[in-house]
Amino acid sequence: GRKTVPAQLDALVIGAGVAGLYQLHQLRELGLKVHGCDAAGDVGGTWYWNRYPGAKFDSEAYIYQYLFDEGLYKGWTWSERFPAQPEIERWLHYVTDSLNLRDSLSFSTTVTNATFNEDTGRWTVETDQRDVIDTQYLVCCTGMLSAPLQDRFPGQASFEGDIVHTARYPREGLDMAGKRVGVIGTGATGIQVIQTIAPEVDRLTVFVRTPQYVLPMKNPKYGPEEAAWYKGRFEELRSNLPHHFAGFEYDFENTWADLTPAQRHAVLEEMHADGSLKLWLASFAEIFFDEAVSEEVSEFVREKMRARLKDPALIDILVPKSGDYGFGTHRVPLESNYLEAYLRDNVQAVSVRDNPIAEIVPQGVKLADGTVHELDVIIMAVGFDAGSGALTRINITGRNGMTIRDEWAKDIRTTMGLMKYGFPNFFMTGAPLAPSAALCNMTTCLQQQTEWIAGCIGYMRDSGQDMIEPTLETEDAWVAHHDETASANLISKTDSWYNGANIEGKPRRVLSYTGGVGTYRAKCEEIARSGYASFAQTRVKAPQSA
Ligand code: NA7
Repeated sequence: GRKTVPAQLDALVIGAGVAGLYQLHQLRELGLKVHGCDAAGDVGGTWYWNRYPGAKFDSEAYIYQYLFDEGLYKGWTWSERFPAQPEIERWLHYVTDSLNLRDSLSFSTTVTNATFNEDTGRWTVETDQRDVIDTQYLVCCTGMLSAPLQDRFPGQASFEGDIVHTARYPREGLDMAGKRVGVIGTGATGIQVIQTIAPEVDRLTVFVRTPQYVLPMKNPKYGPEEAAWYKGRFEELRSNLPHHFAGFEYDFENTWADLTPAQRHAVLEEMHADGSLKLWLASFAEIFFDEAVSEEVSEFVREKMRARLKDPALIDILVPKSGDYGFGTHRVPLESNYLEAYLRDNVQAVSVRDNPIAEIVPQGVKLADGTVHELDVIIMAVGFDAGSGALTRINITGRNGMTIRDEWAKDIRTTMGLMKYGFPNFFMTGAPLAPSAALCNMTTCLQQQTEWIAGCIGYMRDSGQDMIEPTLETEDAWVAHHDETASANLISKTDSWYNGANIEGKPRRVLSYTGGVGTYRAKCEEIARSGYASFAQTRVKAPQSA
């Protein structure tokens, strides 16, 4: 049965994914009375929920692991370079059991309310299971891409077949053999679904709005030799990853202006052939800042895609056009025969760019011009309320009645994505204005963010203070630095979830810090070294009653 959450805690950690598990471990090591909870039925976070066909890493498995403990790292062996969701979920169970975290976790427990009490300096947290928790610190490891856009189209409830969002794919799966299946969305998720189910279904209809730049994945199986190879690099990875621009093992090595056209082309070919995200995150940093370089590299990728598709009608629907947006300003998906899926007789690409989806009707998907595509199953790979969505879906009330929901409806602001002015003793990971999925190997970033939080809480204990909160000036300064960095980046000029453009009415701001993982880390460390000098630290006024 479900474990009730203890009523008195030093710290409550919301979320039992990559961040939450390690955060729980760290705070327990500090000697705190800490507990974790998760809405899901078990550990895994993203890797619990995203069980759709073909879900897998785009980061090499051996860099997605935690690097804080050599035994934990080397005690797990991957079967391939980019494993799929079931293996990733098993790894997180291994981590949970190795660190003995299970007794400190309550599953199927959704936090509904969290209210700060300025007199005690503590949070009162309520769950949908009627837990009422009094805790000094509230740590939200709630994920950057965990609030799925489930109600995207009018008429969804009227559909007579099965309709699912990829992040709520049923545990038992869906029987798709012999069915007419529709997939809406061609982001990183849709691409994995499409290439996986194309050979298995009777008919597949893909509704494509914005075509994506894609890179082919090379995914060799790993045997004992490969395992020995990457495990042998543990120290090297541990010292390098945290300082690289995107927290991957590779980093930008070339300067566009220093190379001849032939040399540039050779770099692009070599990185394309690597079958990883190297072409995006280690070729030329100029693709993010210089329109001319962006256009040349984009054309290189488009040409690779055209050569595989051949058919002009397919090219028109599936390959981005010059001037649309540049390579790398959307999340770049890796794929395995994704484009070739459209060459199959049972697969049809329908452009909904000029003829958008109007509604879902009982028989299928209806477009603006009245065409109805009849379907038995609809898979919605339509994305998430990224960055802010996980927290605006909880009632979180800080000082003076300020709520996260109201604040972020006006303007999405944080201090380094870790704390928020007006919300003392409140911490976040994977939150807006920190490096995250957009431009970061998540585990690299989440390890650093959780370590910073544990460091701050440890400092508070040692210094005998009860409350910590960024000052308004500190938050202003971070937002200004973030915006200045982001506005120089072409990501800010392309519509996507990266900057809130995928949701009508969401305030626009690049959600991920774009200054690089290493730079961000240095800035965080500087604050810790200063004794959090730019943060307000106070003792509670009234003596604590507990
Ligand atoms: P994304 O990247 O937000 O992709 C969502 C896709 O759904 C994208 O192709 C959208 O087209 C499409 N979409 C959304 N709404 C509509 C409507 N109304 N009509 C047609 N098409 C629509 O989500 P993912 O789940 O693929 O990836 C999220 C991240 O998770 C990913 O980047 C990884 O970091 C992990 P659009 O581009 O808006 O035209």
